[in-house]
Amino acid sequence: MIKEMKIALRNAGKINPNSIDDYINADGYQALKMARQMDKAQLISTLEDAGKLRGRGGAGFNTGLKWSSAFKAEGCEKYVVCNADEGEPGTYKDRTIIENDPHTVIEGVLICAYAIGAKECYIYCRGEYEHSISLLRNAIAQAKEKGISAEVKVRVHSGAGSYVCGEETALLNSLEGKRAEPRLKPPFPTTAGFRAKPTVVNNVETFAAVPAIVEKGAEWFRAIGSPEYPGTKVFSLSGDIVHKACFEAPTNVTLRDVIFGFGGGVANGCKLKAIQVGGSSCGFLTPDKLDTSVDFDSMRAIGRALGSGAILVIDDSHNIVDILVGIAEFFNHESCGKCAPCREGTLRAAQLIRNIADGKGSKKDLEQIKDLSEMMGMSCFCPLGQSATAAVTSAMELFPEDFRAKISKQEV
Ligand code: L3W
Repeated sequence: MIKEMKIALRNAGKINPNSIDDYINADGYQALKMARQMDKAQLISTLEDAGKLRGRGGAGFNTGLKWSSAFKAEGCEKYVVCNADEGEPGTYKDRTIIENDPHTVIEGVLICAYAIGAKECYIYCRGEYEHSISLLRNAIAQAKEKGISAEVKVRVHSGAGSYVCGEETALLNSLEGKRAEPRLKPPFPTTAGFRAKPTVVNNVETFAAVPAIVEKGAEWFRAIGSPEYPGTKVFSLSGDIVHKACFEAPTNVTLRDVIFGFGGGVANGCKLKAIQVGGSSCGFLTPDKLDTSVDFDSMRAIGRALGSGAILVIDDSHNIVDILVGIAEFFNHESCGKCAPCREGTLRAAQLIRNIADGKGSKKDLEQIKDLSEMMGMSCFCPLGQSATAAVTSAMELFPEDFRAKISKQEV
């Protein structure tokens, strides 16, 4: 079994998150010092080609490539934004990182600011994470007082409870004081981001990995985990599992290791029925996929997504349709309303699923869900709507008997 390995959570439980001295005594801010002595292009290539650090919020884009794109823009202000608007159901890894070690995130942000030439940075934090916000503000004040942040300003912006703000362009609109609706891409934020200026947006976990890579070198990082998605990943475990907690492991860890090793197995002596990796916007998996590595490309190869690394475990005492009700209602509630396919589609999907769960559904409803899902996948403006029915359609494929049990006297 692959053992836990900590990069983003390397100081968890070892230092007081309120103390910059503790962080410094644990070699904190050494990487920033090293980075500031490096040539910027060389620093970026450490992450780009050699380190191959890929986005940990779910998209897996090459971090160095993103930084390089912003670095190359000349003659304008540039910004760094840390996406801490963690709203995916079952995901609490960014909160865990911040609550254990806020300085490591700030150090990653400051390294990025140096690399691309930004003087203003924002950490957009989910509003419900009051403790994280307070720890971050305290850490920023301490870094400023010690002169570590130098002339770079770092600010924390509290979100207002909207899931779509995790989508980076909706986040940027919200940060600018506008309605939080996604923008059309391209242009990518590295070209026209915050205030239409080149902006690097990275997830908390991505920034948290940066200091260790700078300090220990790209080769060290590349040797950990899966070759194409190297390093570690922080997984948030929830559902019918013994240990509901975060674990960090090399990216070639299997689902079996995560669930039955770190997670301690299925709770209440039940059997494993389904796994949802990546949050509510992802499809389900069945136990025959337990030996798959939980890395970006391995998940994609089986038609699923790593997403944020949330792992929801569902035991065999549940009818999957009952679980889908919560998911469909979540998306209906969180649709920002900008585009009609999502606004109307998530509403209709929630009605159909609720109907089936209540035993009032028919075979025709299932056909409608399939059509709706196809239409939303093709026509919704942003990932929220495009993936809102992924869980439903995968459940229809994998667990037709659960739908059959709900649709009385109808053949599924
Ligand atoms: C420059 C290119 N930029 C693609 C950009 C593009 C894409 C982003 C992915 O992600 C994603 C995020 C959220 N030149 C480009 C280019 N891009 N081709 O890169 O960057 P990556 O991989 O670093 O992102 P990520 O952190 O892994 C997550 C979207 O999913 N999202 C996520 C929510 C995340 C949180 C959180 O972090 N706490 O809540 C929800 O929709 O927008 O794209 O997007 O712009 N040639």
